[in-house]
Amino acid sequence: MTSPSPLQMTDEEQALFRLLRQVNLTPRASQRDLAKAVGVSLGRFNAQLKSAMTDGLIQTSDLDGTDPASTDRRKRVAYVLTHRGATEQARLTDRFLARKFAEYDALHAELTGSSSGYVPPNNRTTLMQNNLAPIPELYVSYDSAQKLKVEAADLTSHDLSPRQICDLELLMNGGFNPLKGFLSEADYNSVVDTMRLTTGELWPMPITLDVSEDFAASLEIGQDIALRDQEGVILATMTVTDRWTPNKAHEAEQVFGADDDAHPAVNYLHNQAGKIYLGGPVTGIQQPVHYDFRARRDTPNELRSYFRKMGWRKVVAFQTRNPLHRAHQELTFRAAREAQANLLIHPVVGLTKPGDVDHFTRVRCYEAVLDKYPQSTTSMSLLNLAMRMAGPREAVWHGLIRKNHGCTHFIVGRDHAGPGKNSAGDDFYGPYDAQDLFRENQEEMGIEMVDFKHMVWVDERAQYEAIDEIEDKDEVTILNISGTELRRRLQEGLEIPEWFSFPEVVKELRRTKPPRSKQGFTVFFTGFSGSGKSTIANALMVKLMEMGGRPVTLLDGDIVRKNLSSELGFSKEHRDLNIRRIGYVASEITKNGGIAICAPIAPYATTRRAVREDIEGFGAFVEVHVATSIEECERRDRKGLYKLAREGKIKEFTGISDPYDVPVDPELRVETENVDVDNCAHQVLLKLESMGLIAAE
Ligand code: PPS
Repeated sequence: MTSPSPLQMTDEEQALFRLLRQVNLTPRASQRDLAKAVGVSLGRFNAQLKSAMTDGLIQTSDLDGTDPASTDRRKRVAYVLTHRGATEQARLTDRFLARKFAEYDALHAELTGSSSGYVPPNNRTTLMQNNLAPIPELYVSYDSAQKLKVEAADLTSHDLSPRQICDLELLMNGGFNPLKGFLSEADYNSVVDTMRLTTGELWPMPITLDVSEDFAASLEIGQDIALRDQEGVILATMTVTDRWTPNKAHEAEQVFGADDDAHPAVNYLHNQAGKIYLGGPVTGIQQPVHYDFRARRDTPNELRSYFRKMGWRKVVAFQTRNPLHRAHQELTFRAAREAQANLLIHPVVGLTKPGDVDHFTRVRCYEAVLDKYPQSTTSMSLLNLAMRMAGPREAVWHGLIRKNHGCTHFIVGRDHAGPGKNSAGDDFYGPYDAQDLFRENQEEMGIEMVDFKHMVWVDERAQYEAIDEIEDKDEVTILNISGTELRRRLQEGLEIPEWFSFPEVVKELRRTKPPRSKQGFTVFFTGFSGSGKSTIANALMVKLMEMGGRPVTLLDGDIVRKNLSSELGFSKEHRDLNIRRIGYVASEITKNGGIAICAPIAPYATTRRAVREDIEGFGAFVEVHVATSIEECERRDRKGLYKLAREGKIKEFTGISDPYDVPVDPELRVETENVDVDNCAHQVLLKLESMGLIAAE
């Protein structure tokens, strides 16, 4: 006789598993209904129930609002799992799933010669209701991954962008459950228009694989491709089932509420994402590698298992992309109290809003604050999510992701995942739109919202209070420091009061963000050839070097074309590449505390904006439009190029036979006609001083 596999459950265990699961799902059902659902006779059910009660796995509890004098026992009690019963149910669920997964894998291996890691959908729907049961992942087993990796080396490869890597990680580890890959065209259309997949399941965010037209054209439908990280490591394969050209303006309107480039995700959509989307199921080979804060990163299943181990049945998650200050601590304490739940601080460390405090600094801040929470009730885990700043839709998306991570409650505050102002200077979303959309959908989502109004400091009572709960608003002093004000204080080295934040957090922030006068920055001149950019840039460089304190580098158009971009011409594509290279070098200089002065023509507004974004994460970007008219430049014609351009001997010449987008809102515009170079450079210095970039000593 062969011994049973360790995964095999005995008949007794199977019966107990069914009983506990059913009681957990429908505690108020009558014994008769429970017996029917479990699939045994009433007599047998009674015996099983009795035995489970004797073992301390199930207990009765009074139902609220019923007549205590009623003699009908079924009407007065509900059967509920004890703590032990819940633990036992979680253990049996794990075993049940493990057996099912193994059976499926064996079957798949028999049919295809490789195991799949796939979880049959029937097992998901009922069992995954439980926030502690394992959630399906898209990874194949270790052995299959080794084989697949070798095979995938021969496949056509797509190099993932940083945002796609974040998306892929959450697809593979179940954070984006129920998605099985990048959205198909039908699912994409359905998500964009109705916030639902074609199956009818709620899913608010299009998770798409955008690629270039050339790459898309090189593929056949049905082909497998390898998805590689930025070092070339194969993370997954994808079977391309769909390829289409999305209507991006429509996506922007529907998902982000406006086709306005001031929205970071809309800007990404139009100016960074590829023109074509590919869809198809993903087979996970390995997780993206993270070298930082490894111990603080958890997959949904790791968190679920942690909650199981700790016996945390209710967990409220706090999403954040900012350092934690005292108001946040108060809010999280209150939320945990309100939901009677444990607390998971779940900050996003993937991609957040451009200009946010970098995640290294933030995590050091979180770690400093974590000591101020009771260790036994609070935990922190980092989420490698690429945020879209989509306000209401994003809140629902965040909720579903947290549900997948085993949480039962989710905090939604004022202006959740708000992108800031639109190009008309108004907010994209109302301050409580996110709460409203969450509320409408929460029942279906299976995660409950803990909503909060804005928290402010009431000085007389020395405590934080929700603004809408303060009854004596006119008699007390209400204090608050906005994000913008905090940044100003940090930039200018001003005091940050104790009531606002913790000294440890402020110290960390000051360490990474010294006052502006000590940070790196970039001055980016733009204008026609011969406008005087290089001359002013040179004068500025000398003046800054005279002041000292920070290294200064000049990236003049001609110098760059000689040293960095010698192979490039003047097509739009080549000019963009040239400017992006300049932007990259300038961002590195800025990041490391130096001053970069750039002086290319940079004729395209979108490219200048992209460079601005590359740099603003590290320091200021000062765009200076050298506004010499094309007529004056042509009149000066220092290099004789305009003449050649007019004669058609130089093609694509900016201002003559090629476009120039005049900067709409530069930090400074200098006129050079009838003004000497020294004066122009001085205007730039004054601008830098007014921005706090050079200190008036
Ligand atoms: S760009 O568009 O920003 O990439 O141009 P940039 O790198 O600044 O290079 C501009 C210099 O190249 C010379 N040149 C031309 N300029 C514009 N259009 C065409 N077709 C062209 N061909 C050569 C010109 O001397 C520019 O130098 P500056 O210093 O701007 O006068």
